[in-house]
Amino acid sequence: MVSRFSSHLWLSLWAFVVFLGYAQAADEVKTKLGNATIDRTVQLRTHSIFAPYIDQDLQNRWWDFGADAYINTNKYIRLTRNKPSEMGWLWSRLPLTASNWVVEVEFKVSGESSHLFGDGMVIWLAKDRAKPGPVMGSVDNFNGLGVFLDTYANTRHPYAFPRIYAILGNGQTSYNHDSDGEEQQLGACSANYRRTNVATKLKITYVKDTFLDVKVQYKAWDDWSDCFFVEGISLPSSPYLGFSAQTGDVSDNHDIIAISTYSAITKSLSKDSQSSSKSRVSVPGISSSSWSGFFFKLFLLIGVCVGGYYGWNEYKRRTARGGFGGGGYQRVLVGMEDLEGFIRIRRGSEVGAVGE
Ligand SMILES: [Ca+2]
Repeated sequence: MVSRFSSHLWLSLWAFVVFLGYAQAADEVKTKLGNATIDRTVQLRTHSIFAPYIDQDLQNRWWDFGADAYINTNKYIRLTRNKPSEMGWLWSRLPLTASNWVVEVEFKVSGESSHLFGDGMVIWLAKDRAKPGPVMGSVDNFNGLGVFLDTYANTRHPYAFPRIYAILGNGQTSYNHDSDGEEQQLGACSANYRRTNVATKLKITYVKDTFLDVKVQYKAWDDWSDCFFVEGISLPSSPYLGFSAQTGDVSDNHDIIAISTYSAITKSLSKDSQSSSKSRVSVPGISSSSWSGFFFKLFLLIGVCVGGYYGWNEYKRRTARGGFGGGGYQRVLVGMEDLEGFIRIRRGSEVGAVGE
């Protein structure tokens, strides 16, 4: 009996210590970018999507798709097929309200041709959603950020295509299709992300009013290449997350495989860490500071110890009476002894009462 109870206690304590260790390890996964550190990330299911993409009603609670886009539940959301003059889109239903975020997209641009292909796709963080148009399948004069995966050079450039570039639209400026938006770009890089042997991914990290960072995986698994980093940038607040693609005379399959979006909790490395700590993203149910996290764990530990102490005392009390953990039969016997004692007392008092 002793060994069974104490083994339960030790098992609980051991599980708790393992949990503490795990939580601590999770806290220590930090990403340093510029003068800020991404302390922790919390995945947002409202802005993430994976296979099979749709529920029983052939819909997705958090996303809409349209035009030529269709879903192969095992493989992808195909924005365009490898056919001329197609366009398709995928948009989040809710705006992204986190101030700081990370969007990681696994995508695939493929087609048989090795020399004639296009036009490309765009990852949007924009104020308008689900409006088809001429900018890679989405509306022009957009207000927000477009990260272009442009595979077709509409004019001559000193750099190679496929190309990744970002344009921040103010809601009035028209995208210059003929120049591939060259004079409008915030940052860019060339990367051959088409017809690769590894999964191709794009990771966009934004810290409000601080920086925008774009990395791409196309050489090897978990081998992230820096595309560009822009400091002191401000994006419109609460944008929708969208994806659109377009083909023209030339074409390609433009697929979204998976989207993972995270709210990012940052810690500034500069001296004004006091002010930056105030602007941390608060996530419901999750403490935003490591201190409150520490106290939460401490209280849990105290709770476990106090619970264990009372459990141990109760165990000792019951062992002394010979009743703990002996199964139902013994407990019933104890109950009957109590009952007998009770009856005796009652009888005594009754006798006394009668005697009066
Ligand atoms: Ca182009």
